Order: sequence, then structure tokens, then C-alpha cells
Amino acid sequence: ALAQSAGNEAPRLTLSYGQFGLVYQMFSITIATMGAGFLFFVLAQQNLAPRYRPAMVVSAIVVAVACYHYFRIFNSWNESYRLVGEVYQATGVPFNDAYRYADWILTVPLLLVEAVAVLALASNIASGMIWRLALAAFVMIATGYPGEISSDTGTRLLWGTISTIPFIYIVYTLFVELGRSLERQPARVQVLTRNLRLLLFASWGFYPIAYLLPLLLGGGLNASGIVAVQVGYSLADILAKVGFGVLIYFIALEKTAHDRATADPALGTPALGTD
Ligand code: RET
Repeated sequence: ALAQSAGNEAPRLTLSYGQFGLVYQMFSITIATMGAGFLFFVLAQQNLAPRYRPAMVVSAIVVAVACYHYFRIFNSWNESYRLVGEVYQATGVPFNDAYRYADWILTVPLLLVEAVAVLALASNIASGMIWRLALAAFVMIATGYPGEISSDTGTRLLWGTISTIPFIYIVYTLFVELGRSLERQPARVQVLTRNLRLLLFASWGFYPIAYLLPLLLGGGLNASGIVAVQVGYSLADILAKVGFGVLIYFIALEKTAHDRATADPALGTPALGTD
């Protein structure tokens, strides 16, 4: 709703008590989840064979970076609206979505490295592929930003469409490569890898949908559009960072068990519990 303010000032955007509170709670829960994820990844890596531990370190960094950014986003949200009577009115301090994009620019390449590392996509393809994926991720996020901060529907659609081109490249490449890596995995790892692929598409697919929600809901960047975008991105971030890391952990745990069971005794596999 747009409240009519006195004089010739521009009308101020207002959020209902529930709308403001929903985003407030989402940010709060996301900070908590990222923090808990950090502890989990740091502690749980000890259960894995040394070769899989770097993946958990990457996950720990991703959620630590996100925890910080959500803290900043949360503070920015609180500065952008003020309770006036029974509604939250925009204070004029703009809500800063740049934290989110700064976060993605840092964490998306890390997540790509993590996926490629644990699935041990054959190293010769992996080295060139990871750079192409990282570059595509950079272009996807950098071109999404101008659309994100524009209040104009056409501009949002234009940049969103451009950003979708590298997005499709990334998703397609990962789908094909994860599919190929399936054949090389032990049976139980195959099931988990299929789930990982599913989670990857569900969570990554969530971002462009959240981006489009203001247009799909009709009103553009009005109160419900703003709330939908923030709730959508928060959910997607929880799935793509914490959910993804936890699944990678279970894959690495399964691979650790498999490596131990199939290790060549002649190579002097250490007895369980001594490594
Ligand atoms: C944007 C703009 C609109 C078009 C598309 C987008 C995709 C964003 C994605 C972000 C993924 C972020 C992750 C973060 C985890 O840390 C930029 C919203 C396609 C896919 C995985």
C-alpha cells in the first residue's frame, strides 16, 4: 500500500505489521541457520577421510560469509522501515540488496568448486570447466543486479532475461556432468548424487522465481513484491548453502566408508580409528 503523506512529498511505501515481521523473522532464522551450519561443517569434517575435508571447509566458509551478510541485511531492513501507528513506513534509508549480491559473487563460485571437488568430476575436464562455470556465475549475478534494484518492470525483465543465459549454461553443464559422474560412483553414492542434483535444481531454480515474483504477483515492487523476493531468496539460500553442504557431507561420508572398505590392504590401509 502507498500511504499518502502530507504536503507534496512522494507517497511512502508502507508494509503491514505482518509483512515487515515475516521478513524480519526470515532474516533472523537465516542468520541462525547459517551459524548452526558453520558449527556443523567444522565439527563434522572430522568424520571424513582427509581428501573430503576441504569440501567441508568450503561449506563452512560459504555459510560464515552468508551469516555475516544476513546480519548486515537484517540491520538494513530494520533501518529501512519504522513503525508508525499500526504500519511500517519506509524511513527513506534504502534497503540495501547489494549485500546479497556481494554474498552471491563470493559464495556461488565456492559452491561450484565444492560440487566439482567432491564428485571428483574427472580432473582434466574439471579444471577448465570450473573456470567457465565461475565466469558464467559472475556474469549471471552481475547482470541480475541492475534489474534487482530497478523499480521499473521492463528493466527488471530485461536484465533478468540476460542473466538467465549464463544461468542456463551453468545448470545445463552441472546436470550433464553430474549425470556422467553418476556412473563412476558406488551404488549408495549414486542415490545421494541424484538427490544432490535434485536439490541443486530446486534451490538454484528458486532464485529466478523469487526474482520474478514481484512481476508474477502483479504489482511490481510494491509491499507484497518486496516481501516475496526477500522470503524467497532467504529460503533459497538456506537450501543452496546449508542443505547443499549437508548433502555433500553425507556423500563424502558414504565415500569415506566405501574407500576404506575397498582399499588395497597391500597399500597399508590404517585400521579404523587410527587415522
Ligand atoms: C538472478 C537474476 C534473475 C535471473 C537469475 C538469477 C539467478 C540467481 C542465482 C543465484 C544463486 C545463488 C546461490 C547462492 C548460494 O550461495 C541473479 C536472481 C537466473 C541462480 C546458489
